[in-house]
Amino acid sequence: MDIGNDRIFRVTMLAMVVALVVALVFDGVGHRTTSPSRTVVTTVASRSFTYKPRTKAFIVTTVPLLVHEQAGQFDYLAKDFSKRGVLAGKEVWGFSPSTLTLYQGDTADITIVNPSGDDHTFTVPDLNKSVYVKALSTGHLVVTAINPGVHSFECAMEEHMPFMWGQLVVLPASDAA
Ligand SMILES: [Cu+2]
Repeated sequence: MDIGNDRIFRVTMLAMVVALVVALVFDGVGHRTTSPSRTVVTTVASRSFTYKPRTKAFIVTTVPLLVHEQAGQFDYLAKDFSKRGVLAGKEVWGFSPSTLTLYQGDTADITIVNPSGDDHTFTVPDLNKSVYVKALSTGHLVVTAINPGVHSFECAMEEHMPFMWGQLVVLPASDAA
């Protein structure tokens, strides 16, 4: 075989290899673009669900934060509770926990534990629900979350307002999936 024929043979072989590679790549691209789109359509079509509302039990405790009984413990409280003080006629109490989360349609079965010497209420103005919880006792309230949103709850005792409050967070049922 002379040099001229050898070169023609090599060029021909190279051209055939390039053509084969190009054919394989295009074939592969074709498969890649068709398969996933079919999968996506199937996935979207099957994304329907229903949420079965549940009853969730909560225990909420009333806790003293800054109250008269602590006046001997923190020297600044005497000033705070004096007639011109920032807490004149008031006390700071909290609900623990202060955020209760539900999904739309759920029912909250709330037990309020009041281990303190003061009376409290657990009142949800938006839902027109309230329970009076005497000192050293336990109260009970059942609330069904109809609409998504944030509903605040509070203690309606004049001495504890506006400090003692929390929130009932109702998430859309579609978020539960
Ligand atoms: Cu209270």
